[in-house]
Amino acid sequence: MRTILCIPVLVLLLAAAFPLSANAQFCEGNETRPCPEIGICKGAVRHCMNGVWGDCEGGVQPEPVEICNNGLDDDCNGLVDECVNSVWIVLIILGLLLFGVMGFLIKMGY
Ligand SMILES: [Ca+2]
Ligand SMILES: [Ca+2]
Repeated sequence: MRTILCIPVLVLLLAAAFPLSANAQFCEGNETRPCPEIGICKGAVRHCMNGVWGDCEGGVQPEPVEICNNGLDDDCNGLVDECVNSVWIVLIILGLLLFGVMGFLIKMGY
């Protein structure tokens, strides 16, 4: 029984490990490769250094954070204007407080 359970787990672990090693993408010589162009990010390239691809350099780099409501994917994560609206945060906090107060009142017998 234990062997039957271990084999699928081992297969899953190998499947999880293989894409990680594939993402490392070893290279040779002084190769240069264009980086994926997502959102505002364009024109960057990565260079092969000591057999490993370096970071994307040059071109238009991603903004550190998404700029809301400009119709652009500023942080180049594939999502346009994925901003959390502050009104929703306030409503969620108020809702949680209301549940807390109601729970307290019910517990006190009201
Ligand atoms: Ca984005
Ligand atoms: Ca944006």
